[in-house]
Parts: sequence; C-alpha cells; structure tokens
Amino acid sequence: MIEQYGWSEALRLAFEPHARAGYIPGRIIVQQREANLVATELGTLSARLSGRLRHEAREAGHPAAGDWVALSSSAGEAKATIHAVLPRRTAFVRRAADSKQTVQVIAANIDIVFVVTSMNADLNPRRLERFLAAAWQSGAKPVVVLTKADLSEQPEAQAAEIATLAAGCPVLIVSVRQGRGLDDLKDHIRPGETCVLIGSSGVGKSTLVNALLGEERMATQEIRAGDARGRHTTSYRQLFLLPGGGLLLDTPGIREVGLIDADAGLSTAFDDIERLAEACRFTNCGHTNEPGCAVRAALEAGVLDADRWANYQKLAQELAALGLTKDRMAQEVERQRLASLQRAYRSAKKDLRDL
Ligand SMILES: Nc1nc2c(ncn2[C@@H]2O[C@H](COP(=O)(O)OP(=O)(O)OP(=O)(O)O)[C@@H](O)[C@H]2O)c(=O)[nH]1
Ligand SMILES: [Mg+2]
Ligand SMILES: [Zn+2]
Repeated sequence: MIEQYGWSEALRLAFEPHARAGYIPGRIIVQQREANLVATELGTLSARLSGRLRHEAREAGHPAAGDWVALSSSAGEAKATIHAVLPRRTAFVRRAADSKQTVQVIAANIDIVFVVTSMNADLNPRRLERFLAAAWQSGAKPVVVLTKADLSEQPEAQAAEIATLAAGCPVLIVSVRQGRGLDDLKDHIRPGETCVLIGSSGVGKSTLVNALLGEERMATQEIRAGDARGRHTTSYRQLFLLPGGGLLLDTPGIREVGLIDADAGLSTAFDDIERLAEACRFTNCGHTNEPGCAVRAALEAGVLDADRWANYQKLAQELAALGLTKDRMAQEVERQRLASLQRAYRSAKKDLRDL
C-alpha cells in the first residue's frame, strides 16, 4: 500500500534505524493543526506528534503533507504517534506571513510544483515570477497552469506572454468548464510521483483535483463578485491518489510567498537576466551607468522588460535583507542536528546497557 504513495528503496534504507527501533513508516496525506492522517501498511492512521517532536516543531516547523515519518501504533488502534521525520528530498517552503524567522513547509517530497493562476484578474506576471523562484528553489520542477481559459478572449496569446517569463518551464492552458487541457495536465503527473498545486485562493485548484479524480472530493466555492478574489475554501493540505497512479496535493490558497534562501531559485527563474549580467564589461557591474552594461542595453533595446527587471531587483533585495536571518537559521539547524546526534548517542548507549 505505501508503494502507491511513493515508498522506495532509498526510503527503506533511510528508514532502517527507525525500523530497528520498532517504528513503522508512513506518509502524511492530510496535515491539520492537531492531528495528521498518515498512510501506512496498517491503513490510514490518525497521528499526533510525540512530545519531543512537538517541542522541536516550535522552532523547526511541523512535519508537512508529503513527509515520510516514523510511527508507533498500538495494535488494533487507528491512532499513532509520530516520532521522527525522514530527510526531505524536496520541499516547497515559504516564510510564514507573520514572521521573518519561521519557515513553513507547504509540501514535502514533491516532484512537480504546479503554479496555478487563473486567466482573469488574478493573472499577475510579477507574482508568478515570485512563485516560480520559490518553486525552482524547492528542488521540484515547476509547471505553470493557467486555469479558466474559458474566461479569456485570447488564451493562446496570454499564455505566450507568460511563457516569456517562465524561463523554459511548461505553460499549460486549462479550463475545467470546457474540459480543456486536462490531458496535458495528466501527462505531467507520473505514477508514484507527487505534484502539488500552489496558487491564490479561487484560481481553481480544488476544481482541478475533482476533475482529475473524476469525483467531487474537495469543496469548491464561487469567487467574490466584487474583486474576483477567492474565499479560502480549502483550509488544510491533502494528498490524493489519482486513478493514473500519480499523487496530487491540494493546498489552501496563498496570495504571497515570502522567499527564503532562494538564491538558486532566483537565478533559475531569472536565467535571462543572469546571463545578460555575465555579458556586462565589468564583473561587479551595478547596471546603473557603467559602460558596456549588457542589462541596460537590453532594457533600452526593449529586449528585457522593465517591470521584470524591477521585480528581479526587488526579490534580490528581499533576499539580501534576509541574509542575516538566514545565518541565524543556519546556526539553529546546526544546533538541532548536534542535539539529535547526542540524543541518538545517548539512546544507543542505553540500548547497550539494556543488552
Ligand atoms: N469559468 C471557470 N470557472 C472555474 C473553472 N475552474 C474553477 N472555476 C471556478 O472557480 C471557483 C473557485 O474554484 P476552487 O476550486 O474552489 O478554487 P481554489 O483554488 O481551490 O480556492 P481555495 O481553496 O480558496 O484556495 C469555483 O467557483 C469554480 O467553479 C474554469 O475552468 N472556468
Ligand atoms: Mg481549494
Ligand atoms: Zn551591467
């Protein structure tokens, strides 16, 4: 059963120490504040964090949808306790809205990030660039999904425009209302792979989940008439097994994604700009009035869009401003790693004593 959820040989190896401790593996398929639902060989269990994990979660963040975890469960009970989280292969993270320090993991161990935006008032190139930077940083592959194509006069022209800022990642035109583009979407969801839908409230993420499942499993709701914003219908993250064998994670709408440690993501999302900057005469060119500046030349020739350039600078500044915080977070991660090594060492010593 857990093979369906992407359990692999690599995971089995990573799990060995936990198996020796008597724990069973599982994948978080529903993440809620208090209890998570975890898919295991014993079926779907409702699981809470162990006291120690709960304590650590205050700083390191909670285990997330898509995480593989080590569980204990008493026979015959549908309840379990999560003791450890396996290292993540990839993760889509954002800075929590209320804090500069807290990282929120939105989806773990994902292969594809569908960046979803609808072809109405929601379509905002600058926000899309920000989402794409975060998506590239996750380690998964981004795919842009333009929904509600039925509302656009010229969906192809709009998609072509979006493709110019999407740095080589696929741009799909979809309309659930017209049944359009769903096969293209399915083609990106391979058996055993995990895809996550990310985007503002009301863009039609849950509608896509229902369409791909072939049944209404997620509630959906009309957007507001006044400003076309969504109503935050989905309130928790849930991973679905699709008929084709792929896995799709629905998430609550997020309007903003605060970047965190996204240097590599920014470079990939703005690959065109990075390449221009390499062509500047001076390696430390500030792209203001230096002679031989390739960026200014591209701006003047209209090859580089001025808004895109401004957005790149803004995101780069945002990351630079986080620089200090980032160092502090790195220290914290190192502290936690040492602490958990010490714990493992102590319990190994105890095991030896108990022999
Ligand atoms: N015209 C049109 N409307 C659509 C389409 N797909 C979804 N909608 C409508 O958009 C509204 C919002 O859809 P949801 O699926 O609830 O949006 P969501 O992204 O899940 O929103 P949150 O859960 O709040 O993040 C619903 O009224 C849907 O019927 C489409 O292809 N065309
Ligand atoms: Mg929804
Ligand atoms: Zn320059």
